[in-house]
Amino acid sequence: ASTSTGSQSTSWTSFLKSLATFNGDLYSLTAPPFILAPISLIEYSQYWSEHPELLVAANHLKPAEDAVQDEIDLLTLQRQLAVTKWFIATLRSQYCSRSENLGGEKNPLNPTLGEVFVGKWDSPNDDTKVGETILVSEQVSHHPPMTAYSIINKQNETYLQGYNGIRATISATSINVKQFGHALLEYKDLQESYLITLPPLHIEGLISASPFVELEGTSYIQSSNGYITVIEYSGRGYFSGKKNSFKARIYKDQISTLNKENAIITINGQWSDKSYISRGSTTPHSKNGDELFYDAQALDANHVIVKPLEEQHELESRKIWDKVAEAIKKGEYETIYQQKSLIENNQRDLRKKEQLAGINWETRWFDLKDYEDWIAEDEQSQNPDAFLSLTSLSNLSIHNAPSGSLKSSKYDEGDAKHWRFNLNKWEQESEIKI
Ligand code: 0T9
Repeated sequence: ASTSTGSQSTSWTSFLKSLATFNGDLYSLTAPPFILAPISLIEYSQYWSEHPELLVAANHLKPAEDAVQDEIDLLTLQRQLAVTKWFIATLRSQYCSRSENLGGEKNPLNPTLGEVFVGKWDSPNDDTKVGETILVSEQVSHHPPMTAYSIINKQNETYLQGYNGIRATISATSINVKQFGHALLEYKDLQESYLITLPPLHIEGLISASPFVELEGTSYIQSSNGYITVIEYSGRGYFSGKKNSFKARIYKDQISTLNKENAIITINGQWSDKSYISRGSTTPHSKNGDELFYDAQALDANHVIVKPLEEQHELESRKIWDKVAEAIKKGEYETIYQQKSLIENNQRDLRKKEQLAGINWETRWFDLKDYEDWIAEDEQSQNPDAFLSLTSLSNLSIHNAPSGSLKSSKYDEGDAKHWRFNLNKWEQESEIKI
């Protein structure tokens, strides 16, 4: 990492000092210009699908109609592996791409209420089995910031949706971030769904002005077929350990996770580099001749295609932030500040007008669903809700607890309202096009 000099280091030092009086709202920070990302946080939704072929892979592991039970069972496990591989493959995009493309982790622009980001991926390498994938993302809350997204591949009847927010605390050397929200992946043709939780993370490298993200703790992938992947993250330790390390264990059900010996498959390695796979609960390693599971460096990310600015709606992210983004790229501090203020004042005016008129901003494609209202009803239902059945299989909280909190843990509190995609609303959308 480069050491910053002159005015850069002065402004970074005062920024670090301002962190000392941090009030929990990361977005209220005024970071120095060289640490600003010229993109809005809403764009981070695209990282879920920079390998569309892996997102839809499970759909191609369908048993034939005359398949015997053994084949059916094997394919079920292979789908759990396929979903686990896709998830591991999203991590480099999610957590390393700013470092790789912008020279370090950056402070993204704080999306305005109702800001949207839409785009598509063409079939990678003209693979006719994949087809087009679309992204629809909306800023559903500004205080606190919450982004909801939906990623759809019609050809493979693959539907991913989710939402996320963060809560941050500051320690002497890092910013510690808990994620809120989760993702739901559905393969409609297979009638199979997966609940995916979001790992905690921290930002290191603050003292040297070269911040980067490291993941920690645990995240889960619970399938409706019972299988659960438990992923544990760790970073470079003082004495040992590599950066971006993880160990993923696949179990046949949640009860089995109580003893690590019960793992059917263990995967071990770096999510930003190579990982290895072996049967059972022993830790795989290339040294032992174990099989490569995934190489995050082998394939380039497939970037989302977004229409040119001239064709964009006034609520579209790049349209909203164009002038600010240009100023950030040029390092023009005054312009960044002026253009940002324009947007923020305009937002305050809009909220004031709504308040006077006695109306609330309405979300465009997502609804807030209160699961407390659903629990009783769901027990009678023939067609139970995917989120409720997956949280019950995985013993995960249905509340707005930090993502991955277990039922009856000390975090299992708060309301049970979660953002859900409304496909109807999207299909009736006439103004904003992909
Ligand atoms: C959801 C992701 C999230 C968003 C970012 C913490 C962070 C904002 C939230 C959690 C995505 O799916 C995954 C990746 C990175 C996360 C960001 C990393 C980061 O630094 C920012 C926060 C708001 C900052 O910008 C802190 C200020 C600055 C000192 C860091 C450079």
